[in-house]
Amino acid sequence: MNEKLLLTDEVAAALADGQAVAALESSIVAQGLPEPDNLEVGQAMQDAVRRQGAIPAMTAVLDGRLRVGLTAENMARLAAAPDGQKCGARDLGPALALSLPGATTVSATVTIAAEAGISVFGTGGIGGVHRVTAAAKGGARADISADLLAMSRVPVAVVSSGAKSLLDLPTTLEALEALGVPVLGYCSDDFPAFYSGESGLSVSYRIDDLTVLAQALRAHWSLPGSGGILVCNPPPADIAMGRDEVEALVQDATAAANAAEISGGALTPFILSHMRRASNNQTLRVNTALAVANAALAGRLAVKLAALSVSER
Ligand code: PSU
Ligand code: MN
Repeated sequence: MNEKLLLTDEVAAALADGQAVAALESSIVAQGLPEPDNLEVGQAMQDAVRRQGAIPAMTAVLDGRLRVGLTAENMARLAAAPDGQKCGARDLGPALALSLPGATTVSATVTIAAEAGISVFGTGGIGGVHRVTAAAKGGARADISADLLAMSRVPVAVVSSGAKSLLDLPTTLEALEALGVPVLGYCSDDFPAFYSGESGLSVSYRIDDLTVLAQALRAHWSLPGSGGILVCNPPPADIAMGRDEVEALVQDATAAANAAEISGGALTPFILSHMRRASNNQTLRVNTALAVANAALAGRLAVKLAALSVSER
């Protein structure tokens, strides 16, 4: 019995039974999206996983346990400060010991998913290498998301629309290469740029067939030292924004972050909300649509992986 994990009955039964389960993060609800849309998006992501025949497992730290599977009440609690502190992989141990609540980012979610035996996770966009900003008075400073190292270590497939547009995408791709994380494009040649399907940068492999994609994950995990995999799902074409349009919004938001001397964990939420206001909520609509689409693809992939495991028994 794993004392630090608390699974809902539904998730525990599905895992014990070899049924498909897809993890979801709670930081996208607590920090990534504004109220009241955030709770609706969290619910819509869970519904999307279910529609594909998989069980959603949103993660968080609550009352000294790593939670796998959240109720609407749990989500509401995380969305309200101070419970919904942003929690990365390195925060999990201290948060457990100190009984501090936390909303899990990509790095924390893959860690909890792996501990629970879940191998697929759907989110909006991963963190990566930030553009060099003249952050506080100290001048230029490197800011690299913990998502990257966690993905290199932990064998969980992360389904996302690439990395967030506000990042230095070429350097983020280089980091993923150095960290040994395969970058697979599901029906996409381009490494998606979150709000936009195009970045002008290529994924390592494009795979259009879900069975082949699942086989690629299994083959990767059968090799020594393998960790996570990034599965890139472009934002839905009917709502995706143009690359230049997004870039202009990023430039403005980054300048505002510099002027306000925002750095550390507050940087990503600051830039996302600045872009949302500057675009009259267009970025929010795209973020919502892509997050739900990625949850659905994570659900489908979990179903495919579960079927491949059954066919082997
Ligand atoms: N996807 C979204 N919105 C978000 C995030 C993902 O659509 O806000 C979150 C994830 O939790 C990711 C985090 O881990 O943003 C990155 O934060 P940072 O750059 O501080 O590591
Ligand atoms: Mn950071």
